[in-house]
Amino acid sequence: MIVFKRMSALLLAGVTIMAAAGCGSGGGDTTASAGGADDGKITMGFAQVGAESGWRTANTKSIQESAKAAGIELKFSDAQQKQENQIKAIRSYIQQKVDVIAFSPVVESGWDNVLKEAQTAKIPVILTDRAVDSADTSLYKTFLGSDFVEEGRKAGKWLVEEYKDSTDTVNIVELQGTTGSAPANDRKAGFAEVIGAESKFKVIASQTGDFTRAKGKEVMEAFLKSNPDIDVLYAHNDDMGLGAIEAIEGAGKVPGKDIKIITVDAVKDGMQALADGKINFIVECSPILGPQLMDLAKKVVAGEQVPARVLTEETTFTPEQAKAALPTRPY
Ligand code: GZL
Repeated sequence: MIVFKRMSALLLAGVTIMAAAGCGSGGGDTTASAGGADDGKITMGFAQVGAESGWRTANTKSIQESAKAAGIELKFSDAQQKQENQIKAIRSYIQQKVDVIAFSPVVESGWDNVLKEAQTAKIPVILTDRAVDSADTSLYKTFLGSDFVEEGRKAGKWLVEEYKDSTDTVNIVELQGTTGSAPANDRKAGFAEVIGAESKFKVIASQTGDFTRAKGKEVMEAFLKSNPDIDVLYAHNDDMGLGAIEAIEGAGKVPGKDIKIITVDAVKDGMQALADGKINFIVECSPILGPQLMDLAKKVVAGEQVPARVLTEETTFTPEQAKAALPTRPY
């Protein structure tokens, strides 16, 4: 929660919403990075989490296409959701003397040493998508991504509204994202903060599904075996929710009716399930971070000041809104 408290302060200090142009007045220093491209061409080393979900696939596509459009040479690695692979990739980018390093930390902790190595090598680092819990915020220039606590709150607020006229106990099971990751920690915290105000909401089981469909299905099958009276599933991403739908149908129950489902992301497959009534509400988390990342990278390499925190804009969807959005949904 340290990260969240600091983020709140930063939000007040100088946050730029993704849609706004230009630099904010936030943190980040003005000294030019040593890696300043002498041939004018910037080289970025990007250490991606993996390819675990539809969201991640869309995020990778956005980063690769945006680098091309921005004329930035991209060195890209897929860590297969292993922190040691991301650390190896960052170290290789340092050795290759790239101009800027960007990555989405698979988990919040354990980054200080490698980030200090990048700082010593005078290579600026940009966090995208997920945050780190390093106390030393000078280790990175900016963090571009969603407010996951707010995403959890949005999910909780929909549930409170959905059951506002009921006094019965509401039994909730939760499929958490990757253990130790910022989205898992914060989506859980935001949801609990909102539903905790009403004693009728009971989280009777909560376990990681590691953001994947397969694991989401497996854990939901176990939930169904040990909990006959599940009313609601809160899944930290669409993919785990879609896996859970397979388990719910396999148990002879109707997803969206016998068990109401709330997920986060709003990728196409999730939105289709929402439109079909198998999911009841989706909180959007935008993976389209590429354009903003490349803009920030150019500024950072040029030694310009950038906001310490750049928040992505996102919304929520009901089944009706999903039906309207699907035909033009970019991911
Ligand atoms: C959120 C991102 C999460 C998505 C999942 O910004 O880190 O990781 O919600 C993805 O779908 O696997």
